[in-house]
Amino acid sequence: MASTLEALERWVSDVATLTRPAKIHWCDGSEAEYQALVRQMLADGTLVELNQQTHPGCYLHRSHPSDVARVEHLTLVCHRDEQDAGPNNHTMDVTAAHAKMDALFDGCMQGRTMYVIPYCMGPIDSPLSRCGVEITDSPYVVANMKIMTRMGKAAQERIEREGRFVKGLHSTGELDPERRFIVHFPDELSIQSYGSGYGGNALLGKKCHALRIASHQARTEGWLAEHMLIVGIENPQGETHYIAAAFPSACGKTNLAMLIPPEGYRKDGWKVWTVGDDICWMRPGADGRLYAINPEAGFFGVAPGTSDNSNPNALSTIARDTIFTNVAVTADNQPWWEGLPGTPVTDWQGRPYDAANGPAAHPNSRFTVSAKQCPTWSPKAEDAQGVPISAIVFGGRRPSLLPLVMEARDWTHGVLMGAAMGSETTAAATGAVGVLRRDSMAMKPFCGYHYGDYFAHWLSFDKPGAQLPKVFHVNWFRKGKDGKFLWPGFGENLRVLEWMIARVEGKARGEETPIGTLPATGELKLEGLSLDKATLTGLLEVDHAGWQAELAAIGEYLDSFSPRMPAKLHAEQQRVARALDTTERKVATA
Ligand code: GTP
Ligand code: SPV
Ligand code: MN
Repeated sequence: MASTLEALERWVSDVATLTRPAKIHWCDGSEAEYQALVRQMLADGTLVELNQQTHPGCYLHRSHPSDVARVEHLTLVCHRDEQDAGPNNHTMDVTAAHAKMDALFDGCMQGRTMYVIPYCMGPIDSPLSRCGVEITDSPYVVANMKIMTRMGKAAQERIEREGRFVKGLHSTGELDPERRFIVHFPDELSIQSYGSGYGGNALLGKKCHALRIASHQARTEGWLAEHMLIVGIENPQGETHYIAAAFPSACGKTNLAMLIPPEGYRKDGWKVWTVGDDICWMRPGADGRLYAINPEAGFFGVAPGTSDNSNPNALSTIARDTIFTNVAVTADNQPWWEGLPGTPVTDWQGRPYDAANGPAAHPNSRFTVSAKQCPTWSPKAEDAQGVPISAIVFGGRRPSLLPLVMEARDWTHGVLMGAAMGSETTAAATGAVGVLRRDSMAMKPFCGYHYGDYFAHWLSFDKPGAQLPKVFHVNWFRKGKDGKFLWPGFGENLRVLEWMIARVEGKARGEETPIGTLPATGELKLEGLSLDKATLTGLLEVDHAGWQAELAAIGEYLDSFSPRMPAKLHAEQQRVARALDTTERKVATA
C-alpha cells in the first residue's frame, strides 16, 4: 500500500500538472516563512504596512471590491446522491462539478507559486482534531492559514501518521464573480475553490473544512461540527461552566466569547475564558457529557463595532501581529473602522475618505489574529480532551417576538429551538442585509448535507447514558417602538448567562410558558443596570398570537425538508403549537 506521503505527493503533482505553477513551495509553518511571505506581499502591494509604533507587526490587505464576503449562491455541496445536499444547499452533479472546476483550474497558476499547506484543525495531539492540506496560489491565504490553524511540519507529521486528510484546492483566479465557485465533495473529503481570495471562500480550513466537510464526517462518526463560540464562565467560587453558542454570521459570537463582566460581577470575582469564537467540534465523552474543542487557532473577526466599549479584549488582542482586511486608515496610518474614536482619511478601497461613498471600513472588514494574543484565552483551549459543555445557546437577530432568553424543556425541544432559528441577514455574505430568514443552528450556509438528516443527527444524541447540556435561545436584538435595541448587550449578556448557569445547577426556578422556561420575576440580576420595568417586561413578553403565527411558520419551514424531516421534530412543533392553543383558551375563558 502506498504511504500517505506518497498519496499526498501524487495529489500535489496531479494538481501541478493541471494548474502549471512556476514553483511549488511546501509550507513548514515557521516564523521565518511567515516573515518572508509578509516581505514579499509588502513588496508587491498585497499588504500595506500600518503604523508600526502603535501597531507592531500589523498589515492591511485590500481585497478586490467585488470580493468582500462569502458568496452563498456560488457555494455548492456535491454528494454522490444529489438528494443528500438537501434544499438548504446549492448543488450540482458530481461529475459535472468536477468538469467545471477542472476547466477553471486548467493552467490557472502559470507564472505563480503554488503553496502546499498541511494544517491541523484542533490541538495537534487531540483525538477530536482533523487534518487537511490546502493548495493555493495566494500568499495572503498562506499567511492567514498560519494564524488560523496549526499549520506546517507538525500537521504534516500527523497526516503521515494518520493516513487521512481533507484535500483543499484554491486559486484566486481572475477574481471575476462570473468565474467564482466554492465546491465541496463530502464523499471525497475534498474542496475546490476558485475566483475569490476572501475569508470563508479561500481559507479552506475554516468554513469549507471545519463546517461543511466536517459536519458530514461528524454525522457518520457520531459527533457535531457547529458554527458556535465556546466560552468558560468562572463563578466567584472558582467553578467554570463552558457554554457553546450558535449565532449566525456577524450576530455576536466573537463578542460573547470575549465578554468582559459588568463591574459588579468583576468585583464579585466572575471571570470569562475564551475557548473559541466561531467553530465548535463536540463529541460525547465516556461520562455521557459533550466535550468540545475549538478547531481553530486564531480569530477572523468582524472589525466594525469592535471598540473599547463593546469588546476591549478583542481590541487589545489586535494591537499587534494582526492582518487587517478592508478596514480604513487614519492620517497616522492606524487601522480604523466605524465604532473607533478618531477619523479615517483613507477608506477600505484606498480612496480618500468621503462619507458619500458609504462607511469608511467595509461592514464585513475583518482582523486575523492568533488566539494566543487574547487576554482571556483559556488555558483549557489547548486541552486535547476538550471542555465539557453545560449549556448550548441558540440565537439570532430578531427585532420582535423572541424573548431575551428562554430554555428548552428537553433535548428534543432544544433541537426544535435550534431548527426554528431565524435572523436578519448581515454583511458577512453578499446579498440583501436585514432580511429575516430561517437559519437553523446558524448553519444554513455551512451544513454540508440535508437539513432533515442533520436534525435527525442532532436528535440522535438523546440516548440512554447521555448527560446532555441544557438548551437555551437568546435574543440580544429585540427592538422597542423607537427602533432601538431594548437590551444593552455585550458585557451585560453575562446576566443572562448567569441565569442559565443557575438553571443548570438547579438554583433558579424559572417560569414555564408554552414556548419554554423564562426567568421568573427577580431571577435576572439587574443591579447596576438602568433598565426600566416596562423594558424588562417587553424583553420577556410572550405574545401568544404572534407565537401561534410563528409556530405555523416553523411548521411550514420544517415541511420543506420532507420526506427527510424527522417525525419526532414535527411532533415537537405540534406539541408547542397545542400548548399555545391551550393557554390561549384558558386565558379566554378566565
Ligand atoms: P462571524 O465572525 O461573522 O461569524 O460573526 P460573529 O457572530 O462572531 O459576530 P461579532 O461578535 O463579530 O458581532 C458582529 C456585530 O454584532 C458587531 O457589529 C457587534 O457590535 C454586534 N453585537 C455583538 N454582540 C452584540 C450585543 O450583545 N448586542 C448588540 N446590540 N450588538 C451586538
Ligand atoms: C462568517 O461569515 O460566519 C465568518 C467569516 O466567520 S468567514 O470566514 O468569511 O466565513
Ligand atoms: Mn462565522
